[in-house]
Amino acid sequence: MTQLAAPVVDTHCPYCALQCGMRLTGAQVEPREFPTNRGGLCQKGWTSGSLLTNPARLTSPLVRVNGELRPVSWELTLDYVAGRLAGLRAEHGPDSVAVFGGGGLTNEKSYLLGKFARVALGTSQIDYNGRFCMSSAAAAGMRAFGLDRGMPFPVEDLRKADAVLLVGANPAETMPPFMQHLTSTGLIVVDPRRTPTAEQATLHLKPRPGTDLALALGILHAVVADGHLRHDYIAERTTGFDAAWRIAAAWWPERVERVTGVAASDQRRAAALLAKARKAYILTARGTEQHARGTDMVGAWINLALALGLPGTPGSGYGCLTGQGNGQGGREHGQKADQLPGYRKIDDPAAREHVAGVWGVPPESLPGPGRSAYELLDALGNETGPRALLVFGSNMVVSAPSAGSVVDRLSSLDILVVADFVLSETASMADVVLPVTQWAEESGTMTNLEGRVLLRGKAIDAPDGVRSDLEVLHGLATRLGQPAERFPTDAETVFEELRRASAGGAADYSGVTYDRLRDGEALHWPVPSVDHPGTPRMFLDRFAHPDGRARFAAVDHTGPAEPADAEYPLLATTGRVLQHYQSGAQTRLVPELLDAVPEVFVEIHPDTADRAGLAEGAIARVVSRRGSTLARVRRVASMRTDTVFLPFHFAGEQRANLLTNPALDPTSRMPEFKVCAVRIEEA
Ligand SMILES: Nc1nc2c(c(=O)[nH]1)N[C@H]1C(S)=C(S)[C@@H](COP(=O)(O)OP(=O)(O)OC[C@H]3O[C@@H](n4cnc5c(=O)[nH]c(N)nc54)[C@H](O)[C@@H]3O)O[C@H]1N2
Ligand SMILES: Nc1nc2c(c(=O)[nH]1)N[C@H]1C(S)=C(S)[C@@H](COP(=O)(O)OP(=O)(O)OC[C@H]3O[C@@H](n4cnc5c(=O)[nH]c(N)nc54)[C@H](O)[C@@H]3O)O[C@H]1N2
Ligand code: SF4
Ligand SMILES: [Mo]
Repeated sequence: MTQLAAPVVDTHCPYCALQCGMRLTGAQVEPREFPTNRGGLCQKGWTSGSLLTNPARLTSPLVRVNGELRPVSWELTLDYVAGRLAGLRAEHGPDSVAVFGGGGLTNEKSYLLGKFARVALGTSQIDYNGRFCMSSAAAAGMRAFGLDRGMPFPVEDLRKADAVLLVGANPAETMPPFMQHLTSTGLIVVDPRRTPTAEQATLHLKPRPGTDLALALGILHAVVADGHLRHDYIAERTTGFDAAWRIAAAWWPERVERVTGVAASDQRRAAALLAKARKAYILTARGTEQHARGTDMVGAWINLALALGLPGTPGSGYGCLTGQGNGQGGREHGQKADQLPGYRKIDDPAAREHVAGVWGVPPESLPGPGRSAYELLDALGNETGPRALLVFGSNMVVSAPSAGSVVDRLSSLDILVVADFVLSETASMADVVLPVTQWAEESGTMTNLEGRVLLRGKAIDAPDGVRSDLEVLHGLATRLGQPAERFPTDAETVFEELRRASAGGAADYSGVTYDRLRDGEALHWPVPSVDHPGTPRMFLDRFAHPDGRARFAAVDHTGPAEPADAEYPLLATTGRVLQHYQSGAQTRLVPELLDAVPEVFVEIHPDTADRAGLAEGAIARVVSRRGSTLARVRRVASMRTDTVFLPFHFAGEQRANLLTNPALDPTSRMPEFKVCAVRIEEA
């Protein structure tokens, strides 16, 4: 038998928003040159091919029969699901069926999922895990600039900066190849922990979790008091400085020091480093966003950037590091509760008219806005809440806040359907599991952290028994009475429709084509026509508000929703380690990654550990008002004595999210993952 050589395909990593360039030969991964990674990959990227052939891979639909998940044919399974959904809709109305998507889905999947919910199900109840991810920066960016594109400039621009302020971001673990772009001599890191990123900084500011807003006000105060304010820029390009300053004026650095624990002299040094740089950037990530006041917190850092004249100035800027592979595109095409494709508002009559036209349905048939992610999960099975949930691309049993109560809500559903390629903790609770293809087995586009649209081509054939998410949506939609051509299964065909649906919207993809992407063109949206070169740098002439100006936000410090007290005297914060991705559903299956970090741990200052009688390596019980977690003690001398840290990648009793507080930001509806009150004791 002749061996056919495996095709060699240039593609991008299945995980984070850096979307590192890689080359696949069969399932074999090699890095390749691409601007975001320049030939580098992290350990997750290097090992990503192994999931394609992992024995835990699902290859048959599973249906729960007498309490057990059993293999059933696709036709029977889809007939069953469609029948149940139609029945619920007839009895309880269209909002009795809900959909939950993910920021890892391709643009085509995000788009078709939103269309499926609004047209095939007629439900308003759709949202996605991006609500947990960078919705606060998106809301703050909208408010300040009139438009949200995470990084409004290419990452390589950072290489020429003299100073970079990184707030609540740990890219040395969350996007390792990104670190090579931070060559500046003035790297300032704001993080309560001494992370591998902070190790590389010129200046590390270590605030108490949940006090960033006060810190940003203190640095702004120092900028003004020390004469660094960019008066011309503020007069020409912004509005609202006076109201913002009236608040910051009361936050002199010594007062801020008492609230945050960051020395006044360090606040002044940060102000001077940024102000004296010819080219400077401020970048924020989840550390400053995942708070019950996350939108205002990010707003306070944007205020600082505006006071220094950075946004929209060549060689300088403000940006947010998007997290998931398609975190940017995933929030533009309509899987968000309040949104239609092209980053349009679902309650805007002109947007409804346009999108309904592309979909061939009457505008009045489209539902209005639905519940945000946590509110949706919290309503499941309630009297007025949905009775069925379809999940595409999230493992909320591990990743949602107050995970214990989310599991209760999921258990109370009439039917839970999960599409996944592995039996995640959420899939293992489901009534129906639909096995889907993985990234290398299908094609589709992703939009990376710099707003650049990328094509991931098919590299290998999927195993027998699996179908793509697009085929699953097609199969369900047609069974629910939709015309077949309304739900195409070919990604390029879906993208052609997405182009039309996004045309004229804020995130305009109408000039992006698969052919241009195959040719390797660097297309950052908006790309309003096929001869438009794309928009790598935004805001150079004007911001997106009607008056062309950026807006300062008048924001004040209030502190976390759940402060520490006598009963729960410590603050727990949560985040990531290099080897695991998100809920860990994928990376816990990769032996090299699981061997490196096999279980959850809690980082704690030795003095705090001593007070609780906890030796290195002991198992501690971390307890909050919502639940408790068992974690291995790591005594870390650089930790603040008032703070402990747990990664959220582990399942069962090791879930950090058994602790977290679902207090939501009023604008973004992002939960407060980054701070809750806990006590810690011997298990
Ligand atoms: N290895 C790995 N990489 C990933 C992911 C992953 O799961 N694993 N996920 C991807 C995704 S979806 C995302 S969103 C990104 C997230 O990327 P990051 O935002 O870099 O990651 P986090 O660890 O969530 O949070 C960053 C830092 O915030 C700090 N922090 C905690 N509380 C506060 C606070 O009150 N203020 C400030 N300023 N900082 C605080 C934490 O100590 C932590 O070091 O990573 C992406 N890349
Ligand atoms: N405590 C705490 N909790 C957090 C955070 C935190 O910092 N602290 N961070 C939050 C953030 S930023 C995020 S982004 C969320 C992420 O948390 P989740 O939403 O749980 O994200 P993943 O673990 O990536 O889950 C994706 C699931 O979908 C599957 N999957 C991947 N690609 C596809 C696909 O194309 N189609 C289908 N059908 N399935 C697919 C994967 O196998 C996996 O089971 O967690 C949030 N939770
Ligand atoms: S940094 Fe992100 S995109 Fe790059 S290899 Fe690692 S996980 Fe993949
Ligand atoms: Mo995220």
